[in-house]
Amino acid sequence: MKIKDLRIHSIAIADPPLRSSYGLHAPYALRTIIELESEDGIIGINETYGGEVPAAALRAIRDQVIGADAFRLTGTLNPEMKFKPAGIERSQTFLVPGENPLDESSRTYAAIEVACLDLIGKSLGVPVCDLIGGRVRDRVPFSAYPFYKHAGGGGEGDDLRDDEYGEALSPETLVQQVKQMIDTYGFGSIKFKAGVLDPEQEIATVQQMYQEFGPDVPLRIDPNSAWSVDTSVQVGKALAKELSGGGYLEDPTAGIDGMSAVRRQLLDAGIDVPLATNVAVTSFGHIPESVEKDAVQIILCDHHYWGGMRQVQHLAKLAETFNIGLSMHSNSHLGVSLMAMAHVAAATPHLTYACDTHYPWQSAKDEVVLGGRVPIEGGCVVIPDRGGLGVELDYDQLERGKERYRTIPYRKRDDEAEMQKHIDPNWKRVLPRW
Ligand code: GKR
Ligand code: MG
Repeated sequence: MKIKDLRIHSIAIADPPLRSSYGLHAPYALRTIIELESEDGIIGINETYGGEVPAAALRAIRDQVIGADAFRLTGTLNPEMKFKPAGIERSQTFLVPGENPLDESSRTYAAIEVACLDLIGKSLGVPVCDLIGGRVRDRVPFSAYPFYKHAGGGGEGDDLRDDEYGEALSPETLVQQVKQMIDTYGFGSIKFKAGVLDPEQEIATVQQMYQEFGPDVPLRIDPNSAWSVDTSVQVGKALAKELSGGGYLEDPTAGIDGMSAVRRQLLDAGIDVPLATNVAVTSFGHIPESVEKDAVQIILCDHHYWGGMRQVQHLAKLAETFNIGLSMHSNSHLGVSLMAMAHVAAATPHLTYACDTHYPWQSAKDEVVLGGRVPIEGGCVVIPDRGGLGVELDYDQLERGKERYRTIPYRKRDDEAEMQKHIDPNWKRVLPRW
């Protein structure tokens, strides 16, 4: 099936003022929507990282994509894109996701791969999860993703969104935020974004969540590498009970060596809380050293930067081989990404945790999926009985997203700059901060 056109749409979507160790989310997050049109007029779609760099990388391969056969992508694009499944360079812990040049070719490949799978699926009337091997689940579980946040729902000027969740900068308000998220979406597990307040307060936040939701709701805490090895060990000890039973400690500290030291010291103290990562291990090349040093016990896959859906399936097999768990990472995203995440998760037997999603933080006003937001019910996305990803674009909404992108000044995510602009002019990302 020959590809006739590749269309790249840079959009901006409102994003609330969420905090992490990277800094502060800007009033708009950037995404790219792509369309691949086949010669017979079928359109495959996908969503990926936004801003200028990802869009330029996609524009750069336009000539290779047009005229290519959607079924033969690996042979056509891989060599040209220098797809580097064995890259062993260190991840750049300071860079916000989507800005790491080491991931660039995997991100670009993934963006095209998923659009091809949607195109093929739509033309055959087969859901993507069944194209890539067949689903092992129809309902894909996601977790609640509470953040410390300032007041505001995102957007700027006369384009403000409702502040659905309100300010949350204390343990009590975070618990309230999770309650609201669980009431709305029915999530059965919680991933808490930490690395913002003093670790003592973040420990108290997790303890209060545990008290409120009980041991049947697994808890994970992710400070995005904000802590030293010592602090990570202290937090691991303090939260041993709360993080056991299906929870984990995600990227407490930076790097494979740091994670390995935390693991060793926790085990020495008799604490077997697993460590998870989307920072220390971000490519296949990191896995041998990580296994050798027992640095991480759970890898967060994300087809957006691991090189697409089939690479995630390879990663899952490898993880299973080494007795490593698999969870899924996310960034601010719309419904096309959510559906792609759900499809790959549905077709990955060794997915051992509920996936992350930022979706509750995005507003219906920004959704580009025809018919509006993708439902999350009982904490799950249900795989629809339709070809491809199962969603189409709403072109009016897409145009609004493009107009927002044209209006705003920034072209890359820079949480540090936002923090300096709105909260503290002297703020710097320091690792470890505590
Ligand atoms: O959106 O601020 C955020 C998150 O911190 C995100 O950038 C991370 O990539 O969710 C992510 C994570 O699990 O590290
Ligand atoms: Mg993380």
